[in-house]
Amino acid sequence: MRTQVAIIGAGPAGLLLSQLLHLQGIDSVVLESRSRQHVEGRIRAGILEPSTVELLREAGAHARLDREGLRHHGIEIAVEGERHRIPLDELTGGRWVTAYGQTKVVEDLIALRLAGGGDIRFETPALRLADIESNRPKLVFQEDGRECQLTCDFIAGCDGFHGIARSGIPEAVHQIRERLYPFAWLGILVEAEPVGHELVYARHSRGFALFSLRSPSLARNYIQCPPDEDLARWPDERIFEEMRLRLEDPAGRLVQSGRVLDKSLTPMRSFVIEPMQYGQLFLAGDAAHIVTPTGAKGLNLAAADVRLLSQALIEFYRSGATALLESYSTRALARVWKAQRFSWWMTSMLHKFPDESSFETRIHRAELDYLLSSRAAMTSLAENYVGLPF
Ligand code: FAS
Ligand code: PHB
Repeated sequence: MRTQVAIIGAGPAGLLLSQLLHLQGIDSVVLESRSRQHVEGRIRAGILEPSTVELLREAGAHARLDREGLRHHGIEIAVEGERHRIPLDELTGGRWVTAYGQTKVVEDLIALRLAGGGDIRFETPALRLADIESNRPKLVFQEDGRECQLTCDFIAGCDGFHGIARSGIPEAVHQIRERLYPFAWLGILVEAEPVGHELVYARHSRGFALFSLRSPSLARNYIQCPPDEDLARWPDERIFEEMRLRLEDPAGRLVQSGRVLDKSLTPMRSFVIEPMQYGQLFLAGDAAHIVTPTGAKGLNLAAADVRLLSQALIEFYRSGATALLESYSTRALARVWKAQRFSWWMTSMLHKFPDESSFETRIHRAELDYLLSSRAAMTSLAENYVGLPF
């Protein structure tokens, strides 16, 4: 079997890349280890930067996004219950973010790709990469219990943090930099009116909480918890109670109870592999980097990688030029590290670190006090939150 670009992973990165290449007449095959239902049901990110919305529009995946996406012109930061609004649009010359769940992005891209005759193979895991230093790399994958081989010009590793593509970059040439945090996020999706029409990031002596949403009747909230937390110790009512404590909302006027549709734990880590390419293998999205979700960068960074990788592949197939391909990793990493810094900064400022000294606690509080009292500091947060220019 042969294609031009073999893509591992049908998450946002792999699907968006396949669609952008298709629009330029470039063939790809997307291999996805899980079922379509599983991939479409995974509840993850919720905030899209303007550049991600623009790229989805370029891909033709914007119809439902335009109908259902919610414009957020600001965010709020609550400190021990006192809420401060940061006007994103006012501080960035009119830019805002869009609340639109990753599940919908994935659904939209799968439907669009299949309607365009796309070759997406679900429950078809990639097993091994071969000959990635040649101009005919190969992917060995499993389909209907048999091992098959896909020959291609390029392999795009869009298989997330737990994928196999990263292993294609030899240890001798790659460097991994990572940080594990001493906490996780317990997330719930609940049928209830959200705390506000914009996101509220809450710093509290009991720990961090985030009040987000998916629609005016669907709240998506998170609380900081120990990294090895057991979900069984968190019945719904205890979660609602803890959220009310962290938002200083004892009467529950803001944090409403409701039917919990999903409950999950997300570990907190920062991770980058460098370079993001080797031979004919190119990594994009979580396969190459993980950011703490505090800055709402994960999905947006995946889209940014795909923007650069698709432009490079399109240039190659159009003219044979390889300059953008050769510089892909360097250009992608420049944005990755700025997003890592911002995500780390938001995480450090808003979370309670179990082993932090009293000095560190005061420094984090001073960071917040400075942020909320300085237009320059709020502008810096705003320009990172809506996404830095390419
Ligand atoms: P993905 O992980 O989405 O997709 C990779 C795909 O590759 C998966 O479908 C996987 O099944 C498939 N795959 C893996 N190995 C394979 C193989 N060998 N063969 C074939 N297919 C294979 N970001 C935010 O901004 N905000 C959030 O709140 C947020 N919450 C998150 C919660 C969780 C639990 C996780 C894990 C991530 C969260 N993220 C969040 C980050 C997340 O949104 C990612 O940034 C985004 O999914 C990245 O997309 P992809 O790079 O496409 O990777
Ligand atoms: C979400 O809505 O899932 C979300 C929003 C902002 C974040 C993280 C998660 O920083």
